Amino acid sequence: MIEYSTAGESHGKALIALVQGVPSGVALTPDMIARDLARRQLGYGRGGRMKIERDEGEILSGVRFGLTIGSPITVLIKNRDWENWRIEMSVEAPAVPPKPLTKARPGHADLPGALKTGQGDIRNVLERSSARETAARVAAGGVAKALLAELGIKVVSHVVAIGGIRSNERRPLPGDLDEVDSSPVRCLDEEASARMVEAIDSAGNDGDTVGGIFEIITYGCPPGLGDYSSWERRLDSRVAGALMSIQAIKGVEIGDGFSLAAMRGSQAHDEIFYALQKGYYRESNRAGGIEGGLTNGEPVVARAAMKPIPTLAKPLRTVDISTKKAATAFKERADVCAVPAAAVVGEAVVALELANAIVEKFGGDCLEDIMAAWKQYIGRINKA
Ligand code: EPS
Repeated sequence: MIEYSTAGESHGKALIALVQGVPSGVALTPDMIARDLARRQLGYGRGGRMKIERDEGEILSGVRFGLTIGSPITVLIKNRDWENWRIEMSVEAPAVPPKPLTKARPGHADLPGALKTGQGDIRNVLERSSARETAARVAAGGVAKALLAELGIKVVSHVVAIGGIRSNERRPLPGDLDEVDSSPVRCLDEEASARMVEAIDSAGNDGDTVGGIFEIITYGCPPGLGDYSSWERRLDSRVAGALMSIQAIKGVEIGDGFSLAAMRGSQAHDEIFYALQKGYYRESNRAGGIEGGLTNGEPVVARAAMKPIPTLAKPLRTVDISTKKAATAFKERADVCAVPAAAVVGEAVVALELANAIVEKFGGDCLEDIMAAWKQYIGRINKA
């Protein structure tokens, strides 16, 4: 089983990703991780922090001579901004402690986090609840993508909507990823992209923020990843849970998701066809490539809705947790829109779920064994 975890505070010294259960023999180089880390830093509407950071990702363990060796893989991402926060984030108590943050931001983990952990300084909560943590998840996702690449599986993403403006463009194919990445909002629809940029500018000028929707598409999965027989192995629930765990995500759908609820059964399902060269196939993909909790061989499609970032230059009303008096929320440097970056994080967490489904089905110790099992399986299901 592939398991991963992250550690590190937003303005602490560094972030760490730990990925366990990756088989030996997978080609993995630092640039495979650095590429996605750089992509996560982009997108129109990002704030000042991204001008400071150069997220790269140093592989500390689990890789030798460009190949995984089956041991836990750790990746270190240094926070360059830590230099400016040495006292504020010091491990040892400073001579003069900084003033605690007490005016909780509505929409952030600030208030429930401070109540849960019994801390009077909201900084102790926000440093970890911050979406800076997603850099470590992207590093972990880079490891998962390396395994998927060995099997020809590719995960791509694009932005579908920002601030209520929707893209009318088609779903990108793996070969379109450079074009998606070259858009300031990671959207293939040029006209909609321009309007999204305007919406971000307009919100920023008003001291406000905007959210949006992104889509993750995985190409190349064979039928049968995940399972129908036990709830915890259903792939749709794992993919949805992984996407929902990204900071600021409030909704997830697989395939046509919520719109299926308004259709008749005869319209909602993807009819099954068979051709000698390609085996079973569908002419539509409303199910988003997952039926009964397992892949059906069509691209796996999931969408996530991101709420507007809750750190506002014109803050909302709140309560000061030290006095219980009415106040306005504190301001931190933040992004106006991070939907394009969140889509890159979405790729990472979906890749990790699919990599896990692969090792569950085909074995987890050695890539060569996985390839042999994969070949035998594809041969069997394609037998006429
Ligand atoms: C960041 C995501 C956001 C940024 C953060 C870097 O995190 P949060 O969820 O706390 O708003 O604002 O940068 C800062 C905290 C800062 O000092 O600007 C990221 O994706 O790296």
